[in-house]
Amino acid sequence: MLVTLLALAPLTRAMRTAHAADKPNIVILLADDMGYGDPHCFNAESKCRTPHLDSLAAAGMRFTDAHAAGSTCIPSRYGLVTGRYPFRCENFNPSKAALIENGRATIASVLRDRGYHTAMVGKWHLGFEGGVDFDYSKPLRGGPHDHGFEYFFGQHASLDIPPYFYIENDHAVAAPTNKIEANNSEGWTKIQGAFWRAGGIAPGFVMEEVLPTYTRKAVEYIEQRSRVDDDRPFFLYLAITAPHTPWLPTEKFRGTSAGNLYGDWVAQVDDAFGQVLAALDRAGVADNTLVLFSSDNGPVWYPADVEKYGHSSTGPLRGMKGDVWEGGHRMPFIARWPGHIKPGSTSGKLICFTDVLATFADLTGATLPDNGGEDSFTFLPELLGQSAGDKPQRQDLLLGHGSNGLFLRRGDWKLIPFLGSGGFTRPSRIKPKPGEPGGQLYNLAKDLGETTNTYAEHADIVKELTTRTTAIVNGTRTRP
Ligand SMILES: [Ca+2]
Repeated sequence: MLVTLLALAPLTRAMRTAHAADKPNIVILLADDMGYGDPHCFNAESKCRTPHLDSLAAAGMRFTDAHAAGSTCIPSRYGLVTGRYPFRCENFNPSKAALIENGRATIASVLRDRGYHTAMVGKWHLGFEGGVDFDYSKPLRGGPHDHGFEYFFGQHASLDIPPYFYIENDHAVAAPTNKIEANNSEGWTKIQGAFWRAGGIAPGFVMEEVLPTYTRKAVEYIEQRSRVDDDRPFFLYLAITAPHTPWLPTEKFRGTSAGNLYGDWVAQVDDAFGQVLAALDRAGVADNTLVLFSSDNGPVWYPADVEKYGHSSTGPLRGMKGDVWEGGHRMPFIARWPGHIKPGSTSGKLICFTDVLATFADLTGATLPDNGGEDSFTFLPELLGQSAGDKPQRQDLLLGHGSNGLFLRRGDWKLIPFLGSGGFTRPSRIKPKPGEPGGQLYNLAKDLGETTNTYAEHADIVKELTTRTTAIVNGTRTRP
């Protein structure tokens, strides 16, 4: 039996390669806490310089109704990697456990099984077995390397959350045996500027060098894949830790945005992505690579910052990171695939990060298992300008998790069954006064900025959306 299996192994590999040979490489460029209104191509009034993202948009398709799977890092990334609504995940604390159970389909496992070489660089934030009680002498289980990524170089969580150390594949590059004090920036709130928390840090781990390091690792990966004698296409998930805190622009970018430290930092993020795109060009693979760009959630940018710097990080959208309002979860989203996606095009289709998994499956001819990608709908036909035919399409969107509560988008309507932002905008929750509506209902087609609560006027729509919310929560999936 063993002999038979060994004899079959090279054949299987060859067959996979044959399947994959005509498939594009795939690169996901994921920013951390960048707002809808930061890239110039999504907000003509933006004060941030984003020439590389603007060029990417000019060569591809902009989505104006694309949503992260949550308005903070963890649910957003859970939805992106698994194609499943994060509220369905029972263990949701990466400091305590690995969030994704063994064997669950991920964007990486699906592509790997279709013959791709798969790699991730950057921030995971979906937990490791044992949470942050890492045993640095042992392999770190439950991370990217156990969920379909053949190569991983990155970190466990955000760059303001200790312990600070790099992980390569399944081991710590160096254990965080040193200590670092907490840091803040004058003139900004406690969770803006060069903010990080005190904790352990590995010798040689330098905060300012993290973004340049991930950029270099991504560039090296592309160069290496273009040289290696292996005709498998590649999938690179680059999840940088910026423009999330700490805002640490290097000298080249410091002071380039009229005193706005955040603007300097966003400019460096744009430059980092520009370097990766240039590497695709140099390697001669840009024409055969699908590039997706987005951000994992809205910015930490208050009304006072809009006033002071004349820049709305969410553009026309209300709210910020953590919020149920659009500024928390509607994301700048760009897709480029030369010769396949129409340059300079715009789509108003409702898509969610959870849809990336089904889109990759559609692109590569993979069949998703019943217990995978439960809330994932392909948007490949939209990318290619084709009819979806009989491929199931997203009808609505149920986001939220834990304290920020569930809220439903369906058609033009959005139902938030409570008052308040649910997130970082104060107040997070408001108790309705006698006679006041108990929730929020907005018509986004007429009122994208969520300024007029029509909850009291449309009891029928509130009822319909409430019924649908209950049905989604009580089920295990929305994908047929
Ligand atoms: Ca984030």
